[in-house]
Amino acid sequence: MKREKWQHDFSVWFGDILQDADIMDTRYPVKGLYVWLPYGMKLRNRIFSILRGLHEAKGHQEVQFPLLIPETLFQKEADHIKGFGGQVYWVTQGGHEKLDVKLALRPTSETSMYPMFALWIRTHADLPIKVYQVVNIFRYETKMTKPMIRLREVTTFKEAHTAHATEEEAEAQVKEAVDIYRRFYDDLGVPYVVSKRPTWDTFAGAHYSIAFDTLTPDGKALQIGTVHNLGQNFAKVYGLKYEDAEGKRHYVYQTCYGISERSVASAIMIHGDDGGLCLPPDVAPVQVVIVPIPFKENEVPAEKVATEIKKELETSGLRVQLDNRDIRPGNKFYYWERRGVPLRIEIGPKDIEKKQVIAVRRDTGEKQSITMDYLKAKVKQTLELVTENLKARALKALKESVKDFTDIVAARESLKKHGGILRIPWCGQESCGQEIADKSGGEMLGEEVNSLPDHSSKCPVCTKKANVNALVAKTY
Ligand code: 5CA
Ligand code: ZN
Repeated sequence: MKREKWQHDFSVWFGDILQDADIMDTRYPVKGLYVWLPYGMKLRNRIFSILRGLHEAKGHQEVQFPLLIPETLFQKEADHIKGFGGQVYWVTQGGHEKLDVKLALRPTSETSMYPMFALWIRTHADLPIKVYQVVNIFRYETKMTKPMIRLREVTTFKEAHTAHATEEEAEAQVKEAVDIYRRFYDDLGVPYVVSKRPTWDTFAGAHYSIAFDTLTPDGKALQIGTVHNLGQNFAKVYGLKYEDAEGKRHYVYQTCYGISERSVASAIMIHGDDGGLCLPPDVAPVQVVIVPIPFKENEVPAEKVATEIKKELETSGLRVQLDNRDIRPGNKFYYWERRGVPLRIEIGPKDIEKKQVIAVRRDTGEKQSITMDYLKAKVKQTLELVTENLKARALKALKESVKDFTDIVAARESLKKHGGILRIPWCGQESCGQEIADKSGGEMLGEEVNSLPDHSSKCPVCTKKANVNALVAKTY
């Protein structure tokens, strides 16, 4: 696995590979909007079908709400509008007429969903509500836009929204959501840190937010999902009340959690190399590509055998492509390598004689010959090895890049030199947290979840006892 070009200018690598691997055309003439190409669509659909499955398995039901939100509803929750106000696109005109009430293009759907929840919730029996949708949202992002990472039209926004009778249930829902996201990223082999966002960076309208961040190969943290405990903020504004057994009315407690196509970007970035994509077999649109190696005297046998092999592998549910285009095998190798196909099978004249094929792994470049008798079992086993290897090497890279510091000067130096994530003990006070982030030259991701500093650790700013571990990194 060579990663030279890739380390050198990661951003160029990413842009090139999106185009070369038929993922995305980035030339659309509106800033922050891009075109999904066929192979990219397939990859994205595979990835999101895992995410959908995880939601369905935990009782979430799919819905779809309108894209347009009347200003009157959108403006109701004060913190929400404060947080999102500057990022909203407004529709002010219909045909030749000016609209009486401006319509927001949803930047997220709390304000379209919750007024409807209010109509649906009458009694305790109507709870919990657990719904999700996968839709596009619009955010007028002012930081530099970047395909799949910072979009003005987020095309693939999975947002889940829930409502519960009690605070405990909402709290349990946050845990379930975190668990779903863990499983999802584990399936993609994308490693992450989980942290509770600092108070000054909590989602607009939320009590607290939990974020998943991964580390891209250029040493920066990328937020790849968030889970929010909304408490009763929205419930109070939109009148989400239920009646208990005694006929008493209470506000509900709510949560929401979202993942965008950044998840696709993270899988591309984390596993790729100089050769292009390197896709985990579970989500690869093509898992095995078969390339017949023609030979002068007789062109037919290789292709005939290749067709048979394709059929056989497909009987075990594998996604197999036979590349019988009239171009040189070397070009085919390159083509499928760019697209990250986990396993390539080559069939040449000698192989046919020996009743075997050559199989080449995309992740390691390792070649092996497989006798025809064991073909199916061997191919499956090899794909499993690819999956495990991708996961293991990504996890190792992340672990090596999360470094503990108690001294901010040393932390700053390390961040400047190597990027990565700094773990620094912190008392938990906002002012200290901001100083830790500033002085170490990064941004505060938050306090790491399920992680405690050493008993004797002190906050490097106020020198009081450290209660949590702060995670700090340069971010996207
Ligand atoms: N309503 C909540 C949960 S559904 C919400 O909107 N949360 S969010 O703002 O944090 O977005 C969820 C995730 O979407 C983020 O963690 C980030 O990974 C992704 N995301 C947010 N904005 C963009 C954007 N402009 N481009 C691509 N992905 C984005
Ligand atoms: Zn402190």
